[in-house]
Amino acid sequence: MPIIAFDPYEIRSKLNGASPVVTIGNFDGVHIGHGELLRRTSSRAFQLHAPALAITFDPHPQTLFSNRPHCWLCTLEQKAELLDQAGMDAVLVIPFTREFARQTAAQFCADVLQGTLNARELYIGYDFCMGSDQLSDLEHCSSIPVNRVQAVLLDHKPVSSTRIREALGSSDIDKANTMLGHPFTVRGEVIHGAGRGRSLLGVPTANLQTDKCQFMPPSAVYATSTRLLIEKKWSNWMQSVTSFCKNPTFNGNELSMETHILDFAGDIYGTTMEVSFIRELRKERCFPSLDALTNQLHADMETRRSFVL
Ligand code: RBF
Ligand code: MG
Repeated sequence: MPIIAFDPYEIRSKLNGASPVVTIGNFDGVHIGHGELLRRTSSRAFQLHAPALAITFDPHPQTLFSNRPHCWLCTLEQKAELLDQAGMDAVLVIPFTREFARQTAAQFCADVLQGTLNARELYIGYDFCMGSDQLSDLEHCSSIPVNRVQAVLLDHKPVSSTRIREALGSSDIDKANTMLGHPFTVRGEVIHGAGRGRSLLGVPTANLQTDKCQFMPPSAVYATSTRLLIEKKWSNWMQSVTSFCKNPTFNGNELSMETHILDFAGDIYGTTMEVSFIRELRKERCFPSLDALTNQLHADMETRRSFVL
């Protein structure tokens, strides 16, 4: 796990005063576009014998401006882990408050980047802008050298978290995963569900309680892979099938995410679980009988087995 802090002074002390090479952005989903930015940042840091620091924000800046929570493509923990895997030595999460948003880009550069952190160099994305003035030419904000990294393109258009949301929203999981550079993965805790899966259908499901700020795919049945955090270690990925629906067969009215892990038995209530989405299998249906639903569940499981992943 990377060094993570929510305050620039705390990061400075955790870095023992070393001047970092800094990259800054929302890093929503930590997709292949971010990957290029992070590679450039981490290799420059390596060259300079400096720590690589990623600065990001939470909640999503859009939340302040649109008055409703803007969902992330991953949780903050997932983001920190992905940034760590991409070579960042530390992550500074700035609480995105109204007060913070009132600062101009120049104030932020002078106070935080130059003042508190004494940044060596700055790496930013092709479209990055910041501050109450939404300034993009940070080059003139301070004496810190600024490097702008080009967009990564897919089908001649920049990869972006917006495009990934759109791909997921239209059930093009494959395209979303290509742009992410890893499967779209939801993380949460296993909670108690209706208990029907095991007793009534013979297909136990782990019900996932997700963060309210996590982006969810459309309601459907999916081929997934699942892993469990057991004694602070992640299990291997296991094949699974996941339904994200209102269980119409039982006249349900609340969306729930339920995962059946193939060839697995065990009590996992309270466990942290990750579900990676591979493909949509079908839309949910209202079945005329329990037998009809159970038969379909077994058919879904067989389809899942036919995928190599
Ligand atoms: N419930 C439905 O009412 N219609 C469905 O099409 C449906 N598909 C499912 C597919 C899978 C792979 C799984 C694991 C569950 C599905 N369910 C569906 C949810 C099922 O009703 C639920 O797991 C049980 O009611 C136990 O809560
Ligand atoms: Mg269940």
